[in-house]
Amino acid sequence: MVNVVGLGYIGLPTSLMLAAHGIEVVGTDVNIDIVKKLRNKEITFKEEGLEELLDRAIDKGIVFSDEYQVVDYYIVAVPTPYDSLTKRVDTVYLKQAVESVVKVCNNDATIIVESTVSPGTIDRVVRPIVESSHKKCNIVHAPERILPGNMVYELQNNSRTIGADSEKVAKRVKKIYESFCKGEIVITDIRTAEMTKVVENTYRDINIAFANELAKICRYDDMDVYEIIKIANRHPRVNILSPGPGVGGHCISVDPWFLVGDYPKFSQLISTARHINDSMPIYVIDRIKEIMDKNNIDSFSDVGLYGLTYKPNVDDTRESPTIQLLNQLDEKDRDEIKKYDPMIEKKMYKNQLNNLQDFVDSVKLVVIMVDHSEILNSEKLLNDKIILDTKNVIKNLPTYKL
Ligand code: SAJ
Repeated sequence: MVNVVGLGYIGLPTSLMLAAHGIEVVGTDVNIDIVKKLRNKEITFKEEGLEELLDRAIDKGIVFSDEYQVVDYYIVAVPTPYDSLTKRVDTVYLKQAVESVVKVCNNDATIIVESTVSPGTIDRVVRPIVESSHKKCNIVHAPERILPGNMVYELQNNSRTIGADSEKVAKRVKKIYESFCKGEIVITDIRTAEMTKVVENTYRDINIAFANELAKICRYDDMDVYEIIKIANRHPRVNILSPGPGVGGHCISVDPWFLVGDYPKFSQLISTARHINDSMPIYVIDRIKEIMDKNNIDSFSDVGLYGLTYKPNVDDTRESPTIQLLNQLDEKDRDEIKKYDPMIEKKMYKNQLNNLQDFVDSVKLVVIMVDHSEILNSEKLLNDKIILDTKNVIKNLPTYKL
């Protein structure tokens, strides 16, 4: 039996996937509201295929609880934010979870940490808790790799990494993941697994920062960055990502800071890339102001931000570029500017509309911050609007670009 600890963005799909593939699973979350919802067959966030997966897992007998279970395997998937001052990983939730696990677990249980951590964290934080418990638990690091918006597919098809102290333990854990994972499962040591995960997200952050820097250069000297990237990417060894209004989410905009925090002397490139990506929401504000000037728009109440989430077709707003942008405006402009997101029902801001047509009707300038399929399918609604398309997705109407 496996006890999945933390039923958030990673723990929930993982627990459901295991259960749907015949593993006996208890999903534990300290938040009783989450547990109650799941017991009620309600999903706690929007994700393609998650509802069906919940039904399958419930049919196979998954149990949800707010208590840690006495079992042989634990999968820990709790948040690991970073301390905004030191830029180092904040392990408070990880510590609490492992402390609770070692209190109840069987003597030789295996604790698999999926949460992203900086290299050395397992040895520094998790191992001492296990050792002081005097239990002979095995520790494994199997960092998650799934992309929000495509989680159910990627859980089954991505390759993944298992870092362990011994091959014997790693092979036992590999068997559990093989129940649903068709991708290659690579066995390595714990520090390598920790570092690899952070490196993957840092690579993407740096690549996006390069695209964003190119966007600024091209804007300054009147060149088309999208055409340039498209042509450059025809080179067999070039693969530049896309510029955008900023980098959000709880992964790419967070993990590179772990390296900056731990290795400040050696991480100039990583740090600069983070700063470039963090500068994009302010750059978008400058573009909005330029376009307002050109078109004689003098009030932010005539401007509308399309999209509050950090990426298309998810309801996740963590570190979202739109929210970063709103935080940079003074209170009056922040209140006045119109906001709309089809994935967000909750009212987060003043002047947040809940219908696309009303939103479009209420403004002169629409700023596309997120490329939800809704707007791609309703481009026509923007017909007589001034458009700033920060994602380069509007195909048949004239637009301003980044
Ligand atoms: N973005 C750009 N330009 C691009 C691609 C993305 O500006 O060309 C922006 C997006 O708009 C978004 C942010 O970057 O704001 C991040 O989005 P994403 O879709 O690239 O990635 P995440 O954060 O949703 O998920 C990442 C993935 N990591 C990699 O692709 C290396 C995922 O596989 C990880 O599991 C996840 O982080 C995680 O949990 O670590």
